[in-house]
Amino acid sequence: MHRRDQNPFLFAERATDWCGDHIERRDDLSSGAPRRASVNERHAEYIEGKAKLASAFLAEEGPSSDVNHALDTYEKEETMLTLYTAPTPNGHKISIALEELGVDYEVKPIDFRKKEQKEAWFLELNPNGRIPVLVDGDFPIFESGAILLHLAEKFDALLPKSAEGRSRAIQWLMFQMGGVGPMMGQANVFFRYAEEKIPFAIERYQRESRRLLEVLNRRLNETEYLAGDYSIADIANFAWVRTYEWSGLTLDGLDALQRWHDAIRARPAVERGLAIPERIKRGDGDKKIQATGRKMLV
Ligand SMILES: N[C@@H](CCC(=O)N[C@@H](CS)C(=O)NCC(=O)O)C(=O)O
Repeated sequence: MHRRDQNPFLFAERATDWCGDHIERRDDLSSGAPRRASVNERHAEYIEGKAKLASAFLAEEGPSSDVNHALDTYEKEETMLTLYTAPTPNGHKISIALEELGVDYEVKPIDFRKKEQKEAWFLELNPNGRIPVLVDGDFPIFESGAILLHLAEKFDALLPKSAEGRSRAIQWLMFQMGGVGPMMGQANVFFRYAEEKIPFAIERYQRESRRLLEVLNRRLNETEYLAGDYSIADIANFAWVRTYEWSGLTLDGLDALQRWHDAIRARPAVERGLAIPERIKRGDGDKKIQATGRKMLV
């Protein structure tokens, strides 16, 4: 439900992500997706909400009360979420979660080629100089796991209610943040971006990534989703698992993981989340991705 007017679902290209995504695009990814309210409809709802709030406030507080303050608060709540992102696994976790939640948000794409993520204004939002960042009102949140937890708590969704279920979801979320993401990320560095191909480093990170995929597979032999019901733990792991080819891995022999991947990939909100932000079309995609990835290495 992001606020840009462009249709993010119309693409026809083989595209790549900076962090390590390599996927086939179809012509019209919107088929089967539920119809979303038009900008005009949402604007009308917004005006209606604002008018209702003003009259309720004046009725309760009297005609001389500070209605403008109440409306400013409403305005802030209505325009509260801003996502700074790029088409990468860590960015997609958040756009998928926001689409699953069906909330309104604004997208601000960050251009890695211009190193926007290292500019002073961005470092004010995230001292680590990386995407994603979510700004809720005027409160910036960095680290995709922290953003997912913030969203799940704020909207009371995508996280089991019981203490054990919640803990289980957080465990699998941390497993992704501390394991799957960093290991696949390093596999990408040595397999894709490094000029010098070092077999020991490539094998080390690919072997460790594969081991982590096997851990997920064993868990998914026991349960449909990582923490029982579909949760932020699935979203976080899925966003990386789906990029396995870019890391030089396969899902061969990991049938439960493949079943889980396919089920999540088929969700309309996931389809929408993966189209955010819109990708810039490039002729020789893979090479440019590799060149930019190489330049980002520190
Ligand atoms: N642990 C961080 C990792 C964020 C991260 O590595 N983001 C990558 C894109 S997937 C990035 O912004 N790279 C740009 C850079 O390294 O300059 C998170 O989960 O948010």
